[in-house]
Amino acid sequence: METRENWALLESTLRAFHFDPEACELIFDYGSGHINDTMKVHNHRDGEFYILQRINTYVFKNPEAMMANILKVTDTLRAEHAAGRFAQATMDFLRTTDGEAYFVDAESGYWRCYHLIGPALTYQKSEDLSSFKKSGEAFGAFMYSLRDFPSDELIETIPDFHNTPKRYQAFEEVLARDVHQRAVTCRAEIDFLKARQALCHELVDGLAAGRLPLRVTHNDTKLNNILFSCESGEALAIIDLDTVMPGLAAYDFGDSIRFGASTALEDERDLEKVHFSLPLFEAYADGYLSSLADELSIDELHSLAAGAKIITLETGMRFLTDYLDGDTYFKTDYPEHNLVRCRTQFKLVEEMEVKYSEMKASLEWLQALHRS
Ligand code: ADP
Ligand code: GN1
Ligand code: MG
Repeated sequence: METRENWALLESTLRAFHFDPEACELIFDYGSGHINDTMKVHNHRDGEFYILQRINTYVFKNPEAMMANILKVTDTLRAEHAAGRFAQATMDFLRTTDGEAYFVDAESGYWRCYHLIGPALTYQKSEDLSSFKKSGEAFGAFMYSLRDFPSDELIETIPDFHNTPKRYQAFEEVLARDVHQRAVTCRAEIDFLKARQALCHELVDGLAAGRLPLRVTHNDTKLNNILFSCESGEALAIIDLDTVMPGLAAYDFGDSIRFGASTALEDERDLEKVHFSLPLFEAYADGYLSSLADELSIDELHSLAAGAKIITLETGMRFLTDYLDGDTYFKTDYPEHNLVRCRTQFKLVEEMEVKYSEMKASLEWLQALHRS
């Protein structure tokens, strides 16, 4: 990352968060997020570890509002945790010398810093049914703990983040421009998506018709946004709260499924390895409904399987759009990286289509099992 070379900038940032730069050891490019620049800081003064992040302001145009959202939500979660109603630890942001939860450097870069939670690990794909079930329990409990939080107090920091028809429009616009002449390299994926345009509407139509309620949702519930204890294997903390906003339960549920119910990595090149696993789906749904069975309406329950299919299509579409647009949004390691990611998502959509009635049936019996 550029900041590695710009020590002066980093030094001012560390000082703003009350660190002595000379006493800090930094590990750059920490973790595996696609968006922010993340560093691990070992502060030799107190022996503690911290996460220092430069916020991606191309993605988050209003970092002040994003941090305001996160602070409100973490305050609620911390109180729920202290009262013994929410098992997971909460991210804890350091204040700057100006008393803010973020620092703006001399080049208008936005930074924040929080305590590292651990020793912990994150999974880039599901390793076993049990930890994926635990992630379902944790994400379900997250939404449950925020059920009384007024969602209109949160700013929509990325407008229409999970508005799938609007994402489709954005795809069409980028395709029409085709500035990098890449469309010719992904005709099959473009056709796959075009054949599923109608599917994009199902959830937003449910919201517009008043069938599906807006809730406080995480909006980025993939398995690598949850920390697991290295010691006990329990779900320690839900991280990456950048997109906490009003949203639909089905998108949160579905996003966990698209990532964690796959048998392969999100960017696996060999599609023979990529399958949608019904046992993983059921493990997650089991955990999720154990936290939420009495909270979800019947319409919401019925929207969950669609949520999995739709957000997997949406995420594939976002990767495809970024590929066509020249890789401006997601971090990539090589020129076709976004296309490779798109292909795994579309393969999963195809398999979810085949197993759709089984997914719905599993949700029904798991709901019956957990309903009190
Ligand atoms: P991005 O938005 O780029 O995905 P994340 O907020 O998810 O950034 O952080 C990137 C990585 O940093 C995570 O995948 C995780 O490995 C690590 N990480 C983030 N927050 C913490 C934390 N509080 N404790 C330990 N590791 C963390
Ligand atoms: C991004 O930040 P990260 O890597 O947790 C993206 C998600 C995508 C995901 C795909 C703010 O998540 O929406 O689903 O990549 N985050 C943002 O892996 O766009
Ligand atoms: Mg992340």
